[in-house]
Amino acid sequence: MINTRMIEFRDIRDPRQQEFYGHLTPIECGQEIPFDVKRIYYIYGVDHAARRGYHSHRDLEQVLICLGGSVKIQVKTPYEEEIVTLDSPTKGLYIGPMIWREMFAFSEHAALLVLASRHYDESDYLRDYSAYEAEARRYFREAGEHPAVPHI
Ligand code: T46
Repeated sequence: MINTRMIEFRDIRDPRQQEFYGHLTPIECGQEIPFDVKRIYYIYGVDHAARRGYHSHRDLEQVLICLGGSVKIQVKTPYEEEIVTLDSPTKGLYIGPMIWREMFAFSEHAALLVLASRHYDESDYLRDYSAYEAEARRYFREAGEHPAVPHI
């Protein structure tokens, strides 16, 4: 979908060690992450029935990674929508500007890590869907065939 895409991180396992030695996943800005990380936050302890998000950002870029458990993310524009399941620490969901998002179906112990391109700024949020839709139609019309980030 426009302005969203999946990112695969490396899963480093030492072949000389046994299975319990575990995994290591490195993430570097300019490599897996297409922006400099200015802020990190994480969401956890969410009830399975709860749904969070219900907003878009005007400029913010983020990568969402579910470090444990699983969570579903609905990403949406006025033109298309998709539901992505994050269920592995080696998968990230990039979300660029002007994408409506809702997070739901958090499993028990799910921990959602978010890497963000900017410091927290409430004025970057569009929390009303009608206002988002109007602004998003303008944004995507002006982006034309050249959106900020290619389709998945
Ligand atoms: C997003 C999704 C994936 C802060 O004070 N600093 C912060 O960095 C953040 C992210 C939030 N807050 C405050 C603002 C609210 O009073 O924490 C409270 C909960 O934030 P919000 O209702 O926006 O949380 P979510 O889970 O709906 O959305 C969050 C991010 O805000 C958002 O950028 O893309 O996670």
